[in-house]
Amino acid sequence: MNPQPHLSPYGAGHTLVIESNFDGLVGPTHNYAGLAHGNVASAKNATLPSNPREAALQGLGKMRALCGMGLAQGVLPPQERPHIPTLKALGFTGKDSEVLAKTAREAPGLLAAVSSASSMWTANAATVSPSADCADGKLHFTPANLASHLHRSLEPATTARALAATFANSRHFSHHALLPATPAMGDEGAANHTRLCADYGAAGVELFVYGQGSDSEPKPTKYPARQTRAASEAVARLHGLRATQTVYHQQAPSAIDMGVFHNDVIAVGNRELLFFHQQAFVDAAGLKKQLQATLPTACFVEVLDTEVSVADAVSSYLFNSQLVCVPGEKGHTLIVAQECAENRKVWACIQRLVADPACPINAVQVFDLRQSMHNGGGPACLRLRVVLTEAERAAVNAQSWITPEKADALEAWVRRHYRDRLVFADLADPALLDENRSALDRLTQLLNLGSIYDFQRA
Ligand code: SUG
Repeated sequence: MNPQPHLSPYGAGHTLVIESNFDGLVGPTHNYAGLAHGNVASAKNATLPSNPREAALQGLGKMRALCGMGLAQGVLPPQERPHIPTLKALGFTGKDSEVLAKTAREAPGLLAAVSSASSMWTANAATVSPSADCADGKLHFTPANLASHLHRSLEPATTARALAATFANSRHFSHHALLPATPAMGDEGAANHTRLCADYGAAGVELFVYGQGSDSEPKPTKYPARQTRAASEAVARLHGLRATQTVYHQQAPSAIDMGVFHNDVIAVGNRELLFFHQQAFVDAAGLKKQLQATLPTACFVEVLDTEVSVADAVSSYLFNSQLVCVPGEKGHTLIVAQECAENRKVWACIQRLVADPACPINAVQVFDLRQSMHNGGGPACLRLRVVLTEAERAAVNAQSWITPEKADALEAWVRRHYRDRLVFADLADPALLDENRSALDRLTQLLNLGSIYDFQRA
């Protein structure tokens, strides 16, 4: 069933082009393994037991709430984990249970990597360009290669199938192959891509923020720069973006070294607004000028270091909030993680912004996403934004939309299939693999996605 029709936040007379959010459903193997170098929360919580059931319910709670606000909310499925085909490709043989036991014994790090539920962070699933920006008038998707980390590099093959099943109509949607998965083409998807526009349906300016550019540009010294400019340029070419409406800018290397492993940890945009920290970019003043040259109505809310430090921004994920236009309401609403309300300085900053009549951020909503946050995944990491015209929206797989009934069905599915505690030793348990497969088999029926998993295609 499609969600209820939306009122245009711009009033009558505007074409109904909306921005939808497709959140990643947290998978049954959600765990803390300390796999993400440069991601402070991942390192800090590496030995914590996880609660996959709670993680999935927290994510669904956010999806249900945004749907309740009248926003178009979709869902993308988790992946098959532990991923036995990868272990077999790496030389482990025998029955699945033997493969798991041998890997746990001989290469425990590998077992952690093939078991990660990291596909939940769909801001890294792909870069998406709305049809208004693309030369052929289609909506374009390029799955991110996630080449910087082994556990994440295992996602794109299934992500591509999930996106193709969700956005299947080739008259409206164009799906590209991922870029070559090598550091020189490192691509982490929408987490480093922001679109500003006067109206979702109007051509916008697409801002690609990269960590690694030419040899003469500064580099982080402690942590890796995951996104390359070369990758962003390739995505822009593939999508047929107009050069005059595409902006590339380097992320401050000092921020990467303080744990800002994706630009969406320190900046977020929505419609005409860019909300960012003073230390996000190498040249914030130059960037603002460049964006305004393309989009004169572009506006900026910049938070100074003296008000919120980068360390506080990273621990609270203030800038990993979602900025949304709630139908019928003025301005922008900030969807923040609970950690923002628990940080005195960050909360004071949010209150100041919301109370300021000159600030376009008018409201805040707080969500408990602690299970994901402990791995460095906040509200904005969990969602992939897709701007859709009415015709495109009608072409989306109908069962991928969240409605109250769909949220009920997914919550019941989680309660039936998910464990409430997981530690590293559990990853070698063959029963966990079976549980994951039977859960996903049922899920592909619930979401009408067809056979997107390797175990369904063998
Ligand atoms: O790639 N964490 C993810 C978090 C991704 C957040 N996404 C965005 N910012 N858009 C990462 O660093 C941790 C997994 C572990 O340690 O078990 C992890 O992969």
